[in-house]
Amino acid sequence: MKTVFSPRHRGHANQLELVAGDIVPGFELTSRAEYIAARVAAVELGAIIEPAEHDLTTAARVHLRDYLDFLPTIWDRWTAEGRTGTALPFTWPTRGLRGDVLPEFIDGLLGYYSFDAGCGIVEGSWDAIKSSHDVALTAAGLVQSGERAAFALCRPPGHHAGAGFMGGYCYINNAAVAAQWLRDNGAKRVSILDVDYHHGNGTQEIFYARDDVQVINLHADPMQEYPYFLGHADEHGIGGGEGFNLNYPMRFGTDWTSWSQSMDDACGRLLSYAPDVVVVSLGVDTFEKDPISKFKLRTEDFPKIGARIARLGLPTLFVMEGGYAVAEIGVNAVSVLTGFEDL
Ligand code: SP5
Ligand code: ZN
Repeated sequence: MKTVFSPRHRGHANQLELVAGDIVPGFELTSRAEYIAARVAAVELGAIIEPAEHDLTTAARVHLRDYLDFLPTIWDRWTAEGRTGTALPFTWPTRGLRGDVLPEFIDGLLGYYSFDAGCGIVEGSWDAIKSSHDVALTAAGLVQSGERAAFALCRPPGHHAGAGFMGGYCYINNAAVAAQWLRDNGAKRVSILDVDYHHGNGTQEIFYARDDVQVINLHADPMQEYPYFLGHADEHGIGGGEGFNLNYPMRFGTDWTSWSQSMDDACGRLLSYAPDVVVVSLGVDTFEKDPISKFKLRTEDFPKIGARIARLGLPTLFVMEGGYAVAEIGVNAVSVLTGFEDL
């Protein structure tokens, strides 16, 4: 399969992150994407191509226009206040505060348009965010034009970004934009299968009231793990979307035996929906050595994930999400893809 990849991700670098009370270098490193691209080349998965530029028309169908307008302005607003380093929020409109009035000052805007302090912005961030969006849409085009599968090597990732907010290293929800584009270009139904360790809260929120995009999440139980405030098993969708959102929360320490049982159940539910295309939110932070995660999947399990997805027998777009064990991320992510192709 072809991989779509942009060197412009490299501008999103050295951003700081608030972790356990300290401001530290972010886990979401440039080297993540570089290791994956190197592994794609090493195993000769297929051609690596650069994305075509896409405007934000489709993005505006899943994100709020004011949020999309704000993102490219953050760095200039931040530096206009004489600041350097990393733009980060520190105040959020939680319960009991006004979430309906947009502040004017950059610190208030950052809080309004985010749900955590995981989304630092540096000078090159917007260009990288835009390139990641372009990667997803270019890869979606390959699948729409008849390829069995394509790999969108997105960085930064996307599944925590909601209609109007960033969070969890995610700014634009690349998988959601790709799914919307596939819907607008021939697919009647799209399934998003999110196998990242963390619940894809943004993707769930975006499609929660819709029946034309099924969203299935396999993830760490939000009672124990980030993002904490969404991803429970009783979240099934609302209104016309009732029954089209499925969550499989799993406890710390989950290994292949129990993870794959959830996966089998999820794949059955996906096939019952009979989508025209599958978008896989591909995170490999389920890995036993992942520095921020607590599942126990091993390197030899990742090809089995790919093979299980291949057995669905559907056109498949893989969209890169998380995975922070950088030494192993290339092998683990690409093993899903080779496991898919080898079946
Ligand atoms: C796309 C994606 O995988 N985003 C994940 C965002 C996770 N944010 C919370 C990070 C918490 C880090 N805890 C570090 C513990 C280190 N021992
Ligand atoms: Zn994750």
